[in-house]
Amino acid sequence: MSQAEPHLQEVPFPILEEFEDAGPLVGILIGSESDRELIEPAVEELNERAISNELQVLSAHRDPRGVAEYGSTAALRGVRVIIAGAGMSAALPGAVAAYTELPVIGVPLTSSKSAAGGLDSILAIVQMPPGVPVACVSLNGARNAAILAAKILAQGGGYPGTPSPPPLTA
Ligand code: AIR
Repeated sequence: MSQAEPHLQEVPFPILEEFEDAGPLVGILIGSESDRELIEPAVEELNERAISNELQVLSAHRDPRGVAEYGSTAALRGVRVIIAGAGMSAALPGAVAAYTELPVIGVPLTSSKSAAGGLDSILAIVQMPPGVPVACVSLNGARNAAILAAKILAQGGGYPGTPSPPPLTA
């Protein structure tokens, strides 16, 4: 980077510095290291389909700024769908959805500390307020989240900002 490019010297979002290349198509977030095993089927499914992905641990409650930063920069980096899994008071899918126009698929996860066997995280993800939608797969439904992400990506044309295809004529 040369002195003649001062605008390139400041990175407004520190999280961007962690990524050398363009982002993957699917960003996977989990609220804790303890969720890793349950989200692994999503990574496997995406890898089997050769869909680029990344996995980050980001807690909506323990690192809200990190979630805001991730959500604010994901589309800029090329991410097209976000999968977010968390247990307990699972705010992560909704919190990241508040910062991005990308579709967010929530995965309610069981944790050793779950109430009602994971119903706590199901309700936290499903009960989003009007205007901020989050899709929700089944409890521990990481593989389904990846399949749904693949279907969204397969709609063609990319997202957001690309024009719709012309209407089908008889
Ligand atoms: N969690 C972490 N921050 C906010 C939430 N809801 C969730 C994690 C995990 C559970 O809390 O997603 O499922 C327990 O996390 P830990 O780190 O205590 O094992």
